[in-house]
Amino acid sequence: MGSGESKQDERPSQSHLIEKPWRIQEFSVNVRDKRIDEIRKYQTVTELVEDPRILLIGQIGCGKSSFFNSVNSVFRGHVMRQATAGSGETSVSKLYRTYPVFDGKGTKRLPFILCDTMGLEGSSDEAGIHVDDIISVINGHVPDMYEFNPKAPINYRSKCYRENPCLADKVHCIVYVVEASKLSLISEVLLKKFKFIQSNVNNKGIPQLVMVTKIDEACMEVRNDLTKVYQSSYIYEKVTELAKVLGVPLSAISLVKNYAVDFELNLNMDVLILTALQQMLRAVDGCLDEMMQRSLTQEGSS
Ligand SMILES: Nc1nc2c(ncn2[C@@H]2O[C@H](COP(=O)(O)OP(=O)(O)O)[C@@H](O)[C@H]2O)c(=O)[nH]1
Ligand SMILES: [Mg+2]
Repeated sequence: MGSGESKQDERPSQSHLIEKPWRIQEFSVNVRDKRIDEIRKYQTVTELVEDPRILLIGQIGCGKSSFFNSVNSVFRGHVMRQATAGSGETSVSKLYRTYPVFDGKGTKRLPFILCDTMGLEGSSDEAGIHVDDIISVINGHVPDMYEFNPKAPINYRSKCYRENPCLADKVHCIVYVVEASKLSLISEVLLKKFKFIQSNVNNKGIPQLVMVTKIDEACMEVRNDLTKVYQSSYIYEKVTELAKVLGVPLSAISLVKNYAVDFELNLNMDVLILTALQQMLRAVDGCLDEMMQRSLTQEGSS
């Protein structure tokens, strides 16, 4: 039952179950419906930003597009495929995309926007999106549908560069996305890129969360029963390790299984997806509070 050998990172590991879950989570219709209701009624703390932007950052294939589809699916009431998931390194994934989420069958949108960039590559400094581009996205300089060029990051001379972004154009929550089975395989290059983003963002008051995807692929017990996610010793070990290398508290990490191969919605998957999303929206509130505070003090001192 040992874990931690790199071989076991490639297939679900057999891990023992910790008796007491390290995070309390009820998996019930009641919890799911309550979360759905809360997210539907969500409102930001300021009318300057009606739809806060949540930016997902991670390697190609880590499950970003699948998360947008998952969130959409939960609110539509059936499994959806909107964002092109699993399409690999096509030109589609070079675009900066912002995904609104629709509530039910109508055209009513939920009050937030999920943002997707081209994948960060962990293989070399030159591959994938340039970290400078991610910083420009975070600061609101990049318009929707912009096509990234890994060799030439956007700058103030670029044609579509948004020079004076308003508060609503900026990113209000950053989510680093990592696959559960690759947690101990995070490359030095990827880690360096995450750290670079962190160091550029830390003084801006933008919250940074972590979402671990594909928990079904990491641990056999969890694959068989998602409600065991906080009892898997394997996942607990990997997640605490991740928190340590990224320098974030364990409470900043959400765990999900996305709708990838499924045809039908699943209550346990829904609860984890909604919980992750709710954490993001709570973080947004903290961010907007801080940004408003800062602009007030700036106005006061000028
Ligand atoms: N088993 C499993 N597969 C997943 C999960 N999330 C994503 N996938 C699969 O992983 C592949 C890459 O996902 P995708 O969303 O396209 O990643 P992206 O490049 O970050 O947008 C696809 O084949 C998905 O079906 C998950 O939670 N569990
Ligand atoms: Mg994608």
